[in-house]
Amino acid sequence: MTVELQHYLAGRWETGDGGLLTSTNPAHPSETVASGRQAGAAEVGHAVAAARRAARDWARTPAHERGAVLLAAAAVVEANAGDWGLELAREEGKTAAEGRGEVLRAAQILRYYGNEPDRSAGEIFSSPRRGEKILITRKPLGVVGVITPFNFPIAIPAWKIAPALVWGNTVVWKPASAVPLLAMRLAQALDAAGLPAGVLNLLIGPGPMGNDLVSHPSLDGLTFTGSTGVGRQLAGQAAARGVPMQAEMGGKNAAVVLADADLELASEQVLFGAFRSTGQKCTATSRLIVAEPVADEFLDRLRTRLAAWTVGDPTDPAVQMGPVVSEAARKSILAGIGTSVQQGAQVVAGGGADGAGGYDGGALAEGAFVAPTVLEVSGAGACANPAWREEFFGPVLTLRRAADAEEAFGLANDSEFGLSAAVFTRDVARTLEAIDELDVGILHINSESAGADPHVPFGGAKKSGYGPKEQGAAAREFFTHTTTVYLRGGAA
Ligand code: UN1
Repeated sequence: MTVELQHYLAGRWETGDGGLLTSTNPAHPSETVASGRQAGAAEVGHAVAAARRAARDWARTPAHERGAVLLAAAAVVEANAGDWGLELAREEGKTAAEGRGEVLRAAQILRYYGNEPDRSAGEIFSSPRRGEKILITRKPLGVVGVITPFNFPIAIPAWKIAPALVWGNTVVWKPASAVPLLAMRLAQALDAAGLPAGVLNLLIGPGPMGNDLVSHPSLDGLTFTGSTGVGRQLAGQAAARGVPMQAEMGGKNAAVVLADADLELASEQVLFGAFRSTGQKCTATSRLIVAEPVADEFLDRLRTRLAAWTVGDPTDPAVQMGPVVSEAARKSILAGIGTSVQQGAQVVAGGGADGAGGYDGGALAEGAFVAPTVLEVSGAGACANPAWREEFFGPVLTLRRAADAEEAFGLANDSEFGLSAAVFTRDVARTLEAIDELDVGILHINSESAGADPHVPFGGAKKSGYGPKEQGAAAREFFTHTTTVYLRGGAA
C-alpha cells in the first residue's frame, strides 16, 4: 500500500507544491512506499514563519507542559512500534526487528526528554559581593532547523527534535528524502500528542532545501546529521551567518581485537557492529585491527558467523541483513570495493556471488543488495587504500593485522574521523591505555562500536563532529543559550 506523502506545516497536513517524490522499497525497487509532491522553495519560508509565530508562546509554556507532550508522543510511538518498524524496514532496508527496535528507541528518547524538566535547568553560583547570588538560566535558541539522515529515520529525528522542543525551541525539520514515511509517523505522533500549531514543521524535499533552510534569515540554529561533505558545506553557510550549528558526520570506526580478547565475544560484536543495519550507521565498525597471534583464529570465527547470516528481504524474520538504502548507494559501495581491490585489498570473507560484494542473478540481484564483505589491506599501500580511509556506508569491513597493542592503537587513530571505536581485551592496563590513546568521541570496551544511550553525550572527535555534541546534558548545551543573572535584593 502506498502512503500519500504530506507535509506538516503550521499544524496542518498539506500537499507540497514542488515536484513528485516517491520512496521505494530497496529490496523490491518496483514497490512504492510513499509518494506525493515535495515541498517547494516557498514552503521553507512558510515553515520558518510558522515556527517563528509559535516561538514565543512555546518558550513561555511551562517546561513540564512541553515535556508532557513528548511523554504523550512517546506512548503513541510505542503503541505503533510493530507497524512502523515494518514500514521502516520497507522504506530504509534494515530488518523489521531492527526497525521495531529503532521505533522503540525513539519512544525511549521522547520519554527521556519528556522528563527533562525534572532535571536541573541551570546553575547557581556564590557571589563575591554581599547580598548577591549569580544564576545561570537557560533560554531556547528560537527557531531551529533540523536536517536528518536516512539511516535512523525516526530515532535520530527524535533525539534532535525532542531536546529542541523541551527546551522551548520551535522546529523546521527536513528529513532525508529517502524516508519520508517514517518522518511523517513521528510528526503524526507529536501532532496526536497535542503539540501546538507551528511548533514543529515537517518539510519533505530535495537536498538543496537544506541550503535554503540554513540561509533563511530567521533561523536561530541548525542541527544536522549526514555526510561529511554536506555537513561541512552547511557549516560554512551557518558560520557565515553566525548561526550556531551542531553536526554529526562521518565515521571510519575501528574495532581493535587484542591477543588476550575473548574471541567468541569479539567475533559476535564485530559482526553486529559491521553488518547490522547493513553497515549503514555512522557508528558502524568499518575497520578491524587484530593482533597477529589471534588474527587467523578470529577470522575463522567471523567467517563462520557470516556464513550463518541470511541476506534478503528485511521483512522476512529469517533474514539478518537487508539491502542498502538505494541502487545509487549499492553502486557507490560496489565501486568503492572495486577500487580498493584494484589497489591491493584482498577479499577474505563474504563478497557475494562475484566475490566483490555483488549478487549475480536471483532475487537479490533485483534489490539494492551488497554482500557482507571483509577486505584485508597490508603492506606499503595499506594506509592509502580507500577501504581503509573512506567511509563506504555499507557492509564492508577492512582488516589490518597489528603486531601488538601499541601498533593497533596507532592504526585505530590513523583516520581523519574519530566517532567511535571498540576495543576487545580483558587486560585492565591495556583498557586504560585505550581510554587515553584513542582519539574518539565514543569508546566501547568489549562491545560493538555502534549504539548510544540517550542520557550521555553522543558525538565524535576530529572530523566526525562539529559544534556541541548530542544527547544527555550535551543536548542542553546546544539547544539553549544562557543568561547570567547577578541577583541582588532591591534595598540600598
Ligand atoms: C547508533 O550507533 O545506534 O547516523 C546510533 C548515525 C549516528 C547514530 C548512530 N548518528 O548512524
